[in-house]
Amino acid sequence: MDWVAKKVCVIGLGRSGVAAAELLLQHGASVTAVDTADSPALKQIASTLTDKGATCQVGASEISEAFDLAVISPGVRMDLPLMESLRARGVPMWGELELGWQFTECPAIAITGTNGKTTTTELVASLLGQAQRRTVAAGNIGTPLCAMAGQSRELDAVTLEVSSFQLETIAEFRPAIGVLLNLASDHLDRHGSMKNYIRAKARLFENQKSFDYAIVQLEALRELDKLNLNPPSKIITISATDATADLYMDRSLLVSRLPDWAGPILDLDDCSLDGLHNAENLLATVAVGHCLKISVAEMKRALSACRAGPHRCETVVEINGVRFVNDSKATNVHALCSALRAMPPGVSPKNIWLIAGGQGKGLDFHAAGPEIARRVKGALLLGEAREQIRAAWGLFSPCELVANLVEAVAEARRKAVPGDVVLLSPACASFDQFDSYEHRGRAFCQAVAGQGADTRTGV
Ligand code: UMA
Repeated sequence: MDWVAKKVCVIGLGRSGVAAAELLLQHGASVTAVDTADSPALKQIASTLTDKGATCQVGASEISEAFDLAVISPGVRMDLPLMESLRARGVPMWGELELGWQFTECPAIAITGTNGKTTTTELVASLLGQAQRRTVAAGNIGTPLCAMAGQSRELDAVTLEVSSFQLETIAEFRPAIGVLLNLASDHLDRHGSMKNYIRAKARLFENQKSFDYAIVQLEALRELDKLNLNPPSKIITISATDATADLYMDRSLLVSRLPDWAGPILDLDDCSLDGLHNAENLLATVAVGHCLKISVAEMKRALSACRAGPHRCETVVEINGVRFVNDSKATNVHALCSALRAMPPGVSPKNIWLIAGGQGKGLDFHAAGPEIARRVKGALLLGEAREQIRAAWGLFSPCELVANLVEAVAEARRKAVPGDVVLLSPACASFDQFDSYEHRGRAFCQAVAGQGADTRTGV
């Protein structure tokens, strides 16, 4: 597309909007960037973009000008009145991911799913790096595609973490390898129903060709099938719990039954990533490696060195035999259940003091009931969703409402005995009290550090 003199409206002045506006300005487009919020930080961002040639508006409630294109940040809902008015005027709308894709000059490996996206994106990028393939991890993981599309010509592939929000607004985005890790309830406040959420996730595959690859968890593939959303590409199934998948788990071994690649690939005991959820992240990663013809020896070398990233079932410290674990990245019920299953048992399996709550996302917390009953000694609940969670879990475990994270940690410390685990795994978004899940995780670590470190032993 010839961008010179094209009039483009960028909506949202966060990381995505800024990267999109800068990319468009570099290519000669006339850019108007708007944000519906207003704050000193946004004014500062707007001023920097204005210096680069954009027209900016913060606190915008409507857009009346004519535009050739609107570029939408992932956090902006498509049903806002402002969006309806653009749609009514026939303005084409792309998400930031689509704009970045239009400027990308290498194939994409794109990873989505309810949970495990970030870990798998990191694993895949690390595997490619070890195998001398040039890649950069981008997308929902933090760096918008628009911010690095300019360097993509130098890469063998870009490794993208992709969210359902981003997939809602693609047009031609086509990953050569698409990975769908799992499907569980999440973001229902945005998508309205589980079916709509699955439809958004399935868009990962909609532009694929028959020679592209779809690596899909077997259980998730069955959900796609129910909605007639089967990928049009070559499908490789993975599962840690269903041995009929192409790549499956047999005790600690990850095994392939693909005709041209049958046999054991990796022993989980040689890796530092625990839990069935991580087994599936690794299965997806080795499947990507297989598509890229990376040898099993290289995969073993690369993946045995990988560790879980921060805020994901991360042991912060052990104090007097009580382990404090930061799983702030668990922002939905499915991720919480994975964490509960992955925690080491004490003298009894019921050895977890769970700190949960935050901003609910229209999720049904009852789904965690059986796992809560099996593993949780008591739950300390905070944030906007705390009453709703207490109503859902009260039958399964003692639940106590607390004012904030510091109080939750102090209370858990007081109650815990040696062999117990104090687990922050909120099953909620963080935005009611924190800037991000990282901010929440850091606040947990600080609160733990404030808990009198008499006989502390870092583990
Ligand atoms: N805004 C409006 N109107 C609205 C909503 C938002 O103007 O109705 C404005 C906000 O005032 C703010 C800006 O839009 O100034 C924020 O845009 P954004 O929410 O799209 O956030 P970005 O900073 O652009 O970050 C986005 C992703 N955020 C979301 O999807 C909510 C980041 O994922 C991603 O890392 C980044 O792009 C780079 O690609 C974060 C996330 O929480 C980690 N993702 C969700 C998740 O993982 O569950 C999907």
